[in-house]
Amino acid sequence: MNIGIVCYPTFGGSGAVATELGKALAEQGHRVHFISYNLPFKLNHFNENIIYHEVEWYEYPLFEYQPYESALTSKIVDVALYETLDLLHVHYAIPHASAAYMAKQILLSKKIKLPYITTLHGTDITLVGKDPSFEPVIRFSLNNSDAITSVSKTLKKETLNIFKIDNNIEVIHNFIDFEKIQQIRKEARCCISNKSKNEKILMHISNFRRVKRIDDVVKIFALVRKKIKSKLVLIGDGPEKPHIERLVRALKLQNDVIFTGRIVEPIEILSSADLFLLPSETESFGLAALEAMAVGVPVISTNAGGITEVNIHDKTGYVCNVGDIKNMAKLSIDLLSDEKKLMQFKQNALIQAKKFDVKNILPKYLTLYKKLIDNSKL
Ligand code: GMT
Repeated sequence: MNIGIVCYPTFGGSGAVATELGKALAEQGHRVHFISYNLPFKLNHFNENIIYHEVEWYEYPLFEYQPYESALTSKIVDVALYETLDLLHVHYAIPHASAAYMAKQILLSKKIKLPYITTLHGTDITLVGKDPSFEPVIRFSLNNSDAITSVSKTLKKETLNIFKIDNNIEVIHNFIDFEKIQQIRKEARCCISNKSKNEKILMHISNFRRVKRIDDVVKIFALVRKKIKSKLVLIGDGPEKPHIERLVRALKLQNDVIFTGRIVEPIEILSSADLFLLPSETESFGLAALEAMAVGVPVISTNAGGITEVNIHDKTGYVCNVGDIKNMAKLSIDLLSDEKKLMQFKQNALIQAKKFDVKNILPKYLTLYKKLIDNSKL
C-alpha cells in the first residue's frame, strides 16, 4: 500500500502514535508518506519506505496567521497525485480532517479517489474541537471521513456525546512495540548515578500543558517525600514549565526534583522509575502511562477519560479522582513501602502493557486500510 500520514511534528502523543504507526507499516514493506510542517520528532531513523513531505509556507505581510490548512491541503493533493497514494490517514482532527476532506474533493474533480481516515486523539475533541470556533468544521469533516478511529472507548463515547456523528467510530487503542521495549529495558542503566539503596524514583512525562496538572505531580511528590526517601524526575517541556519550576522551589524540593527537558525515546529513562504519576484533568488514553507500564512501572493516575482502559485500579497501579492529591499520595506511599505488592504491580503492569503490543494493534489498521482501498475501487 501507498499511504499518506498527516500528523503534528511536535512532542505529543498523536504525533508519536502516527509516526510509530508509519514506521511499523514501512517495516512491513508499505510505502509511507509523512506530511507535516516539520519533521515529526519520532521520525529519526532511515527507512527507504518512508518519505517526508514538508508543507510549504508562503510568507506574505497580509497574513498575520499563516493559512496552514490551505497549504496542507495543497501538499496533500500534490503528494496524492505524484506519489499515487491509495489512502490518507490523518491524526488529530484539527485541522487535518478538514484539509483531508478538501483534498479529497479537489482530487475527485480530477477523477481520483483518495479515501481518508481520521484518528481522534483526545484534545481535538475534548478540549479544542468542541469550541464553537471549530465545532461545525470538525463535525462536517468527521461525518465525511471514510472512516473514523478513536484511541479509546471513552473517547469514542465522548465524541458521540459532543458531536452529532452519523459515521461509525472504530476503537483502535494506541500501541507500543513490546519486544523492542524489553530489549531497551534489559540494557538500561539507572538514570540517577548516586541513588541510594532504598531511594525510590517517581516519574512524569508530558508536554507540560495545564491539562496534565503537573502541580498535582509536584504536590503528590512533596507528600511522598515526607515518608519515603525519593526523587522526582520530570520529563518534557511546555507552557507550564516555568510555573512548575517556581512551585518546586517554593516547596523547597529543588534538590530532589530533576527536570530533564524533552527526551525523544523515554524508554531507557523510564526503566529507572518505581512509580509513574499521571494526574491529568482529562486523558483520552495516556500513552506515557502505557510506556511506563511496558517497562514494568506501576501508575498512579486519575480516572479521567480513557486512562482506566490502560491503568487498572488496584492491579497495575491506582486510579483516583481528578485533584485528589491526598489519596494519590497515600496510595503511592502504600505501594512504595510494600515491596511484595510493588513487585506484583510491576508484573501486572507488564502483562497489561503486552495487550497493547503493535502485533495486536497493527492488523486492525491494516484491515481497515484494505477495506477502504477496496471500496474506493468500486
Ligand atoms: O496531551 C498530549 O499528551 C498530547 C496529545 C496529542 O494529541 O498529541 O495526546 C493525546 O493523544 C495521545 C495519543 O493518542 C493520548 O495518549 C493522550 O491521552 C491524549 N491527550 C489527552 O487526551 C489530553
